[in-house]
Amino acid sequence: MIYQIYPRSFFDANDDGIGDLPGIIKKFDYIVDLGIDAIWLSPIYMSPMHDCGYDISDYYNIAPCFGTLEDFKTLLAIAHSNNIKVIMDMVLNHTSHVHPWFIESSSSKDNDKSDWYIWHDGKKGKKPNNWKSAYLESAWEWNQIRQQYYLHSFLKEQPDLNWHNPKVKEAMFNIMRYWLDIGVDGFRLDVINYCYKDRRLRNNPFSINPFSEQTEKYNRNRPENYVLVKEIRELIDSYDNRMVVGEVFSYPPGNPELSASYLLDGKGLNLSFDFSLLYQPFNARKFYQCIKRWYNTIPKTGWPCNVLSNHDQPRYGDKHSNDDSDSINRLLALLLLTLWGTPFIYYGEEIGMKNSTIPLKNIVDPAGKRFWPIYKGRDRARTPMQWSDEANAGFSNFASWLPIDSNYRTINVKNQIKDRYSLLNFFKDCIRLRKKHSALTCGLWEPLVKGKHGILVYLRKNDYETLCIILNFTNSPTLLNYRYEAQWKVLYSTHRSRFEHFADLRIQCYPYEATILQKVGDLT
Ligand code: TEU
Ligand code: CA
Repeated sequence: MIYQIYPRSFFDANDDGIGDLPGIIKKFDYIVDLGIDAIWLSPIYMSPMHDCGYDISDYYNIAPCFGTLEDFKTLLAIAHSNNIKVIMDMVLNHTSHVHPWFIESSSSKDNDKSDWYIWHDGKKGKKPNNWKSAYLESAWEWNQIRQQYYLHSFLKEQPDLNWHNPKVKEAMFNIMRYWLDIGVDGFRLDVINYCYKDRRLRNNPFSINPFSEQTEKYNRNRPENYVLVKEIRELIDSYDNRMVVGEVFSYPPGNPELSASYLLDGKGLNLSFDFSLLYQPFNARKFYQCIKRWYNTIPKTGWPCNVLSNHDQPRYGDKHSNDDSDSINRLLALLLLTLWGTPFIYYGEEIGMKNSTIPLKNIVDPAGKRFWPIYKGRDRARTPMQWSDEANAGFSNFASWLPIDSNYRTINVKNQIKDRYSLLNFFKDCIRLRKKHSALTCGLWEPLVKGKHGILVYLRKNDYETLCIILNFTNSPTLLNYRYEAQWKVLYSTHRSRFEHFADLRIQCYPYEATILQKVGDLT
């Protein structure tokens, strides 16, 4: 179970409005109390922050707004003493445009780093090819000094590295070694499927996907990427007990086969993100199909991971916004924590934080600035953690970098800690159950009801136990009628009044009910 922390929004220890490493340290009891196994920190390296730290200018140091290297080492030590692992974000595809490598590379056509990035003269005064950046504009930017174009898959402040150059790989592997030597337990690899580009820079074919007008045939998922992933895994395995999780990015509806392909039959990524589930509407049948397809594509040697929210996506529980979001959040928590595969929880998910409405003048995310008002960007899922009903939600004594959601007076950690039946305590219960019941981690996943009448039912079973998970995705009472004679005992439920025993899976489900039954004996 991995908890993603967006450091600038977790807790501000020095009251400058930006969350920081000392802030995470201050709140470490809260993290320990959640019961998770690891934290993943979005980038904390030196950066001019054009893309909230995903534009790194020095991979060896911490951005002053987050603290110092000493703070990081202290955090690591505290985490480890609490048996919690620390995963760092690692951005390999691009650097910041103010990284010394790019400054040198752009200074002339014949310097030591001249081919560390992807440069091209252009074709008869035009851009080298039709590739688009994530901002739907040309991925090529003219550089005055070099009188050439350079490639950027994201912002022009994020030039793409030339991975065909072995020196780039060596430099990046040294960076990873540096952090592994310091003791980090692994990396989350940013857009790991983007690193290599076609050497001939061929034009991409057109596509009908509304999120991208071209298929990324020549600038993503190139065969060399797989070799890279394999080499990263070898590096990781040369240390004890480390891991890599890769962001294998694809636009909605997602691409589970692609994500799983990077597991390389046990020799590639340890975990690979597939975003199909978080792109799905809230529908039992769709969830079933998506989960099934994901599991089918995981190689025998592989292991899935599951995620519903992250710093790039709207918070899932609130996406299909309505008055039922508290119940939906509980169902989703129970689903996430009873599925096969490592669950990723995004900070604030455990208290049901919402997608904030942020006025244009406060938008920080470049995607929000670029596409407003058609797409308001990613800030709405990045607002400060709501610790209490005090000023600034107890996040800071200073105006925070993004406005705090006005719902903080009701939705906050302090309230939820007090309330035995809060979402936070629900999450903690599910986390503890997952730890306690090995069938939930290692057991087989066997679907029984595949979305019929809005209900999803599956078993998790191993040699020791059989658990049955029942999820009613609808807001109405619905009859589950599945013949499975056994003695079933309620292990945990969103509904406290749930009866204790069943002799069959014939149950009138409450709206949005999520229940775990435990088989206590066969009826003969
Ligand atoms: O994300 C990859 C990515 O493509 C998304 O940002 C996507 O473009 C966006 O969600 C569309 O709305 C990774 C990081 O997670 C993201 O935060 C960075 O901005 C991006 O890479 C560049 O490093
Ligand atoms: Ca701060």
